[in-house]
Parts: sequence; structure tokens; C-alpha cells
Amino acid sequence: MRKKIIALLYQYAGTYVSGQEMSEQLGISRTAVWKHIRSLQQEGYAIETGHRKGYRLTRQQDELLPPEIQEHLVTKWLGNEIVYHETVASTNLWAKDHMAELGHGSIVVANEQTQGRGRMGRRWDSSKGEGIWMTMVLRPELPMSEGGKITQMAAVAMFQAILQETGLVANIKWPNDLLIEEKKICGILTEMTGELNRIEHLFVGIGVNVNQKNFPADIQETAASLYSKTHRQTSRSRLVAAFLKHFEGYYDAYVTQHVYDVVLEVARAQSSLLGKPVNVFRGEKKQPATAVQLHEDGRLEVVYSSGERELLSGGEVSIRAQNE
Ligand code: BT5
Repeated sequence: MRKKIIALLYQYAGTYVSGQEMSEQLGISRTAVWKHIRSLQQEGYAIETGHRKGYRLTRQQDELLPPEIQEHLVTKWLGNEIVYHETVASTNLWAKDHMAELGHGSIVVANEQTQGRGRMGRRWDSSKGEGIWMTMVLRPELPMSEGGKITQMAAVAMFQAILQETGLVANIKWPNDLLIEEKKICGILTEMTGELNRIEHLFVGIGVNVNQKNFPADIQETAASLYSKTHRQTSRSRLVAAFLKHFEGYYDAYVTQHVYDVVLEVARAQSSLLGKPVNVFRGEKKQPATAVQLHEDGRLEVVYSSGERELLSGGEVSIRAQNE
């Protein structure tokens, strides 16, 4: 019923539809219509109630509302269920709190996050109406060690989606960033529940700076948006739909046929680290090394000056180019 109500309001976007008409079209009472509208408003849908006129969805220029994403969506299963929040603390946190209700392939998106999170407790700036703040909920039958691969798939899928929608060619900075001209435009935070040999829920949180013109002082030197590179507005809903299409393709190929080479090839070709001198940070400890290879399981191989090699997993270290 909720979906029907949203679709109906959407059809009439910009103009009022009376409570009477909604009740006739949906086959429910006017009171029931009003109750649904009220709960949608509480969730953040911008629905105006006009005295004697009915209800109206006040559509803004580039919303991330489910019908807008669905309009462009060409996936088979990913994004069949989209939960939208006007404002939420963090889509990853929300998805984890509601995991029992969220099926495989559900998407949680928000127009704004008040406590967006990065890795290792860091903060993720998620300003209102300007970016993509979303979490994919997946239930793959894979061991936890495969989580890094899925993060890599998401990075490559977002690389492709950005290329498709804007023509911009991003670099992929292992394990979870997309950069354009050395500035961060996208970050990924993958979290999971389960046991070592079996993932139960995988929460792939993705943040993309799309239409920001400014950033807070602490990140203005290191962050960029697609807008700052193209000087054009990019449609967030089209970008989400493009991302979901690419990701679904990679995911299905991997889970059904164990095909992963395309992802790996792009991740290597676009890597901003391979062959470069880097610093490996563990907490406060910093070790200089050279990044030499990206492995199929999502780990990065580095060689230290002592000649010792190590395979790094994304969750435990930060990497910075030595000139950063
Ligand atoms: C990340 O962490 O890059 C993962 C970001 C994931 C964000 C998404 S949004 C949807 C979902 N819900 C959440 O709550 N999170 C996910 P990390 O590698 O730790 O990078 C964090 C660092 O990036 C911060 O310490 C800042 O220096 C910088 N930063 C913060 N906000 C940024 C932004 N909007 N753009 C670029 N850099 C930013």
C-alpha cells in the first residue's frame, strides 16, 4: 500500500490529489490514506497537505526518492526494495539495526546523514541533498574473508557508474576510496555479521560527493565532488541506478560462475597505489613500503625496505602515498 501511495503521489507530482480520489483509486478509506501519508511524512517524504485540496509530493530537482531511482533502474534483484530517509544518523547503522526486515539486495538511502561514519570510527561528512549516502544489504553465501572482494567490486562498479554518467575517470585507492586528481570523491565502508566461514549480513556503505560546491574546512583540501570537476549537476538517482546495474553484474558473475577477472583488471588498471612508494599506518605506527600487487581476494601486497612482504587487509591499515 505504501508503495502504491508513493507511486500515485509521484504520478501527480507537483499537483494535489484529493484524499477522496486516493481512497477510490487505492480501495481504502480516507482515514487509512491519511494514516499512511502521516507515516510517510514522518519518514521524511516531502508531502504537503493542502486544506481541502488533498496531498502533494513537493518534488525537488534531484531527489533520491525510490521512484526516481526506480525510473532508471535496470537490475534483476538489486534494489528491488529501497528504503528512503530524508535524514538518518547513518545508513549503515540503520541497516544493521533493521537487518531482520531487510532482504538480500535491499538498499537504504538517505538525503542526509547526521553521523555518517568512515572506517575505524572516523567521521564521514554527508551534507544534505548533495551526495549519495547509501547502504546495500547482501546475504552472500561466502566466508568472511571474501568481504574485501565485495568492497573491491563496489569500488569498481562506482568507478564505472561515474564514468558512464559524467565521463570522469576516477582512480581507485585501495581499499575503499575513489579519487579524482588525488581528491577523494567516494568512500566505502563494508561491515558484516556472521561467523568466520559464513557471512550472514554484509552492509556495503557507499558515500559519493556529487553536487557539493563546498566542504567543511577539515576536508576541503582532500575532498572533491563530481560537480567540482565537471561544473555540472549530476543526477544522483541516475548515478545510483548505474552503480547498482554494474555491481549486480559483477556480483552475479562472481557468485554464480566465480568470474572475477574484470573487477580485478579494472581495480589494478585504475589503482592509484600500485608501483608507488606508500606509508602503511597501523594506529600511530607508520612504515614505508612499496605497493606491488592487488590480489584477487582484495588484499594489497606491499614490500618493506627490509625486503619483507606483507598482504594487507582493508580493515586494519590506512595507506597514504609517501608524498601525501
Ligand atoms: C570511508 O572511510 O571512506 C568510508 C565512508 C563511507 C561513507 C558511507 S555513506 C553511507 C554509509 N553510511 C555511513 O555511515 N557510512 C557509509 P575512511 O577511509 O575512514 O575515510 C574517512 C575520512 O575521509 C575522514 O577521516 C575524512 O578525512 C575524510 N572525509 C570525511 N567525509 C568526507 C567526504 N564527504 N568526502 C571526502 N572525504 C571525506
